[in-house]
Formats: sequence, C-alpha cells, structure tokens
Amino acid sequence: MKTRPNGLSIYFAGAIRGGRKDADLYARLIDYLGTFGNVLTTHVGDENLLQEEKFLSEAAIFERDMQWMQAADCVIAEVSMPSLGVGYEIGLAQTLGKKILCLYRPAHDRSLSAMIAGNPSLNVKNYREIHGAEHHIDQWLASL
Ligand code: 6IA
Repeated sequence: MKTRPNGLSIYFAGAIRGGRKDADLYARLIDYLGTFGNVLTTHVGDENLLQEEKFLSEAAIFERDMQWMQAADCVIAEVSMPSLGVGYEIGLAQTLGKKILCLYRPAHDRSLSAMIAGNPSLNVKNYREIHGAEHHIDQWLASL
C-alpha cells in the first residue's frame, strides 16, 4: 500500500435506520479497515448504537458525520442493505471528490440501485463472503 500505515482516515458507511441486519458484518469490516488506518465511523458497526445515539440530536448526528466526511481520505460503503443515509453519503462523497468503494452482496431478492450500480465514478465490487470483501478492500486501497 502506498499510504502511510495508520495514516488513512476512512469513512465507513452502512445502514442504520435502513436496517441493522448486517451490523455484525459492518463491525467485522470496520475491524479489518482498522488495520489500514483510522475508521472515523466505528459506531456504524456498534450493536448498541441505537441505544447510545438516542442522546444525540438529529442535527448533532448530521453535523458530526458531515465533519467526518470532509476529513476522510476515502469512503467505503457496504450497500447491500438499502439506506437513504448511505446513498446520501455516497452522493456527497462524490461531490467532495473522495475516493469511494462500494461493497455489495448480490441476492435473489434484491438489486442494487442503478444510481450506484450505474455510476461510473464509483468502484462497485460484488462479494459473497467477508473474505471476498476484504480482498476487494486490499486491492482498492493498494490502488489509491
Ligand atoms: O438512513 P440510515 O440511518 O440507514 O443511514 C446510515 C448512514 O448515515 C450511516 O452510514 C451513518 O454514517 C449515517 N448515520 C445515520 N444515522 C446515524 C447515527 N445515529 N449516528 C451516526 N451516523 C448516522 C442514528 C441514531 C439513532 C437511530 C438513535
């Protein structure tokens, strides 16, 4: 990897109100990303998030995430669980010129939004198992 070890600020995006079925997977991906740098959004994988963050106002959550997004060197989004917030974050990251990797697990009962799947500015990688996602992360970070 060309970047400095532990020098990369990574914004990880995953569904919260969109649904928490993949929260454990997010936690594992966040752990893995932590070996490459500083993950700004570790709460996305926190199974107690909904309890902890209910003390923050909606505006405070938005403001904090916007600051992290501005500070991030790159954005990695797990997009299998449809989420308004994740879609918003990807659009904003593109506007800000961030490098963006989207990780998607195909399944027979869903299909990825064309706004993500058809966007030539995004790197969208399909995977089945977490090791596949880790492989995509390795390859993508090495190319930055
Ligand atoms: O629409 P969603 O909630 O699924 O959007 C998820 C995305 O928006 C994540 O990638 C987060 O970066 C961001 N986000 C949404 N809600 C929060 C949050 N608290 N804290 C931090 N980031 C958030 C929500 C707490 C609440 C449900 C009690």
